[in-house]
Amino acid sequence: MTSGESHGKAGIAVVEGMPSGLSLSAAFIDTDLERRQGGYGRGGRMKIEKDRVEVLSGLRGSVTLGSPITLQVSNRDWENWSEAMDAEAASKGPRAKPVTRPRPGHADLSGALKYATTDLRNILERSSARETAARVAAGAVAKRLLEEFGIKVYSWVVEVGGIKWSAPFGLAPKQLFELAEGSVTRCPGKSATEKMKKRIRDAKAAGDSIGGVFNVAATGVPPGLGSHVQWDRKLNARLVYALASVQAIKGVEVGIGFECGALPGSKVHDEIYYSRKAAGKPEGYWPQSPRFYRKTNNAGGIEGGMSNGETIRLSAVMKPIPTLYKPLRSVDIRSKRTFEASVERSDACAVPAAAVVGEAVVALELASAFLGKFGGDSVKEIERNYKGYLKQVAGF
Ligand code: EPS
Repeated sequence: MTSGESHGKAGIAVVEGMPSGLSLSAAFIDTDLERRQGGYGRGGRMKIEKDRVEVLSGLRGSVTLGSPITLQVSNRDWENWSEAMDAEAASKGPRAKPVTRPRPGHADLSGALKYATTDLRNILERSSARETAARVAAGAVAKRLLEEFGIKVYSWVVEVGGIKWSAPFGLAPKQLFELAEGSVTRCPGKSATEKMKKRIRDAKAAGDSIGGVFNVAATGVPPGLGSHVQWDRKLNARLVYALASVQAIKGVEVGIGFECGALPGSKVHDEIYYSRKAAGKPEGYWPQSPRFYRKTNNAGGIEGGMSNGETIRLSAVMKPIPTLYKPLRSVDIRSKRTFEASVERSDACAVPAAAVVGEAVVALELASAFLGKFGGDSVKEIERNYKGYLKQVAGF
């Protein structure tokens, strides 16, 4: 669970269900917080914030206790908003920074109707993507757990405002991720990065915003996470839910996704092979040999709602941010007169940041599925459970 308003004192995340005995540090979480803040197209707010986590509970001597882990990311911008956002003293007039002209595409209007308020600030403060700072902090904890078992989560950007990039055949997620880490748009391709930057600059100059598409991949995932037996345990459904819950995400694909609609079954389904020999020392616990494997991965590592032992591949599309410096037509919710939507300081493009958030929510869901299958109170206990399962799979 996360809490916190965009211009309030802080964002908070409470991570429940982590086992004891996991080494974790604030510095590890901060790396992801910093990555989330970056990316070409970010607005003025990111010049103010320098996100750092403070761990308030669940950790002792850099080792988890098994108790809820409370993470706090303070908002530096709070200083500029302490009067308007005070928890008790209600400020009046313009000092309260009220907002009455809803932005098309934003939570503003639906939220105001639902929560019965004529100040849209009461809605936008929480619907703001600032919330993702807390989620990324929580996601880093999940990543730390997964990493312990050789599972890694990667992301990279494949489209910004119509500029598309496709990975050359054979590049592994880790390589794509490393290239993306060196790009201000998180795109592994150098010339595509330049084209994307220009696209973002042009959009910004025109008072517009743009969206895009990012990929998330998870490697080292053993077969059997999720389940076919009940709809809400299907791993594909859980991961799609997680990604769709990120602000501005309008679509999620698993594996080749919508491409399946155009292809016959013979071109879609990944043929099954069996290997008796160990294929070198695995990076983590999985993949191991002997094992079943595929030469293609159109399924994106999930069949029947369960991981199948191949890399999990997902992609998500982010809509353009609704705050436009050249605003769209709207209606003032108090006077009911037509106006231009209000202009809040914003980003022209936040797709690179969304990709980092994508890693976090996928890691949280995978960690939850992993604990659902191998869960124990301590890392040691989970290790025993996991090793026993891998033995069972190898001896199948
Ligand atoms: C956001 C609007 C902007 C973004 C913000 C998301 O904030 P502000 O209104 O303070 O300029 O910078 O993103 C973040 C603060 C962040 O940390 O990612 C919105 O309306 O969603």
